Amino acid sequence: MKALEGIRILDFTHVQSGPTCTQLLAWFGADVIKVERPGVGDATRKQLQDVPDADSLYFTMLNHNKRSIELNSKNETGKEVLTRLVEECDVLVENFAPGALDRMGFGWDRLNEINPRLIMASIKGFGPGKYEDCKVYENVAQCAGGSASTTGFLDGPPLVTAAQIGDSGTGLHLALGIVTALFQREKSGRGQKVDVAMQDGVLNLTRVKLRDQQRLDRVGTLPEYSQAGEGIPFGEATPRAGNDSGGGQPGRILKCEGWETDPNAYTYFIIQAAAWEGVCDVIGKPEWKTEDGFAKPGDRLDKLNHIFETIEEWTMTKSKFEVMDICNPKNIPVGPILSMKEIAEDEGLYATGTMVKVPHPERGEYLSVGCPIKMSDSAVDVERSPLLGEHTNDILTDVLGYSGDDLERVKASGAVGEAKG
Ligand code: CAO
Repeated sequence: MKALEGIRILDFTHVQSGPTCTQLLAWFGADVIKVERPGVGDATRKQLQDVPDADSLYFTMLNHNKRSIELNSKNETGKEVLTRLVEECDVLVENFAPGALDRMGFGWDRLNEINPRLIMASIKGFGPGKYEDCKVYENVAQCAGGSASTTGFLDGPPLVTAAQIGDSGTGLHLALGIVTALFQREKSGRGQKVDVAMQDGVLNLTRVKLRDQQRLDRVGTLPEYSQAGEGIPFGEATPRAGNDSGGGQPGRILKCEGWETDPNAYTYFIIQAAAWEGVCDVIGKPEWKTEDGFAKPGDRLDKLNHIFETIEEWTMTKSKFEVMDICNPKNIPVGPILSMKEIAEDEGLYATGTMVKVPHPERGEYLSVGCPIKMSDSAVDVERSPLLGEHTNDILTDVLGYSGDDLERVKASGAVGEAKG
């Protein structure tokens, strides 16, 4: 048995943010029915295609374990089928542009009327307010949520981060909202509306920088930021801190052996107070354990450049993996900078199911990231994403109970494309 077995999701999501949410729910055992425009489908099917005429990796890696029905929700018969789906499902998830669902005639009031137990879960770029009508993509959310202004180096422009905190991060937030609403429904018997704005999701993940904004307002400096030790004055807003650690423990990215030719021959190195003595021993500076100006964490803050340059002289003599092997037993927190190539070849990640190899009829085997949440009583089997409309017939008959002339009427209406399966 899987955790969400028996839960049916009407998946009206597209691109990245919504699909990451419903993919998680599918991995937990929900029956996720992806509704796609006939003959077109989710736009990502055809974006960044690497195999001609096959669903792209963009699509396949975000839509595992789902079923696909082609349905024109603006066609009259399509609306009838959609209404039946709303009756049969526990949750409707959508990330259309603001107002799109209302324009289809399926706003919250209507959905609640059709099925009072239905949970309606939505992702929009912004919450209510002056930007509520905007269409929003990942990097816009990173900028509006405070991440970009606090990422990058002090002397450079704001930077977006590769981690998709605006899309996948918001999808994660929404998934939590959905399962919480399902839990509440057990007691209340009622559905509810769950909304997550991408700006809010990013801000939630960037909350430590709002912490720093308030500290800066109060005391005018952030002592653990490298710029404090370098004597560079702070402005009014939380600055970009390069690779400084986000917490109170100083950390940097340091070169390792081979950095001249390998762009990823680096390690992250944290000089946590509790591990300081070990750091001094490892880098051959045992005198720093007791020396004035080095022994106490606060006294080291104005010497971070010197300290990290000294540590780097040592890390440059070792590979990033040797640094890990030497420092780990001494509880010194370090981390090799892993390339995507190294991750894709890491057998340990396949053993845990975090990386998976998935067969696909059109594109052959591809690599994907499996479910990162491991549950002892709800195993995840990663299945390939559905072809467009692959399950249209099954869903019309098995889920919605159409048969005979009624089924033929729906098919002939043009509402469901060319039914397959
Ligand atoms: N049948 C008929 N029509 C359908 C349909 C179906 N099965 N599925 C979608 N449509 C229609 C929608 O109803 C909409 O029509 P209207 O404009 O007439 O209302 C139309 O297709 C386009 O939908 P959209 O506006 O959501 O799509 P877009 O490509 O223009 O915008 C995006 C994409 C992502 C910017 C927008 O959906 C959005 O802002 N979503 C919320 C934020 C979000 O999730 N962003 C993350 C995207 S990933 O980086």
